[in-house]
Amino acid sequence: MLNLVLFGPPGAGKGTQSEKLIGHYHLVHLSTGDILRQEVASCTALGIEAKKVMDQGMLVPDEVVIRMIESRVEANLTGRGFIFDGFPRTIAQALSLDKMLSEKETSITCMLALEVEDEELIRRLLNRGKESGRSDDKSEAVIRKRIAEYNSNTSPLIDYFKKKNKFRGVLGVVSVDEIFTNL
Ligand code: B4P
Repeated sequence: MLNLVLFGPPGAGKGTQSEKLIGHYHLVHLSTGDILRQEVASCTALGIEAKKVMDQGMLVPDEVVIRMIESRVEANLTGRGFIFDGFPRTIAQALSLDKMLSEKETSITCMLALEVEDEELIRRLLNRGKESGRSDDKSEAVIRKRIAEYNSNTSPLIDYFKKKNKFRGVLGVVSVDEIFTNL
């Protein structure tokens, strides 16, 4: 199986590149952000709780996202592999993912990390907020909080994957097609 982790700060272009990678490699796309937004749109109990957290620019609790991913990995084990988009976002999530995959006799092939400066992230997300209506993209303060969460809780995953020799950084500030070629 080809199992990719698409990584990067909020607004780095994970969702954008995932769409292109799925089309090319025919992998199952698991985006925790998309799954959470579906729960919010359906007004499930999980979605109502998650929205409060997401609107503050914080991370949804590990046990919630791990459970969401686990059931979807179970359901798609006969495919060619997965693109994990926006997951893992903490060391606890990475440990759970490694355990989950090793129990299925597979593993992460590599982490592809999109590298973009903070000011460009803020510009992109405010811009997306105008068009998409995403509530977590509307305020610069919330966007800065998301970037701060990334720096404290998510960026340690870079070392985690580097130690396993599975980290590949890719410049995320050129055109969408050029980034896709580099990925
Ligand atoms: P996500 O849905 O994962 O979204 P994101 O990080 O905000 O954006 P992404 O990187 O996918 O950006 P995109 O391609 O759209 O997370 C949302 C929230 O969900 C989190 O804050 C958190 O609360 C929660 N959550 C999700 N997963 C979680 C987890 N595992 N644990 C806990 N909580 C979790 O690109 C952004 C914009 O840039 C777009 O408008 C795009 O058009 C533009 N763009 C893309 N590439 C570009 C390029 N090359 N040049 C110029 N613009 C570009």
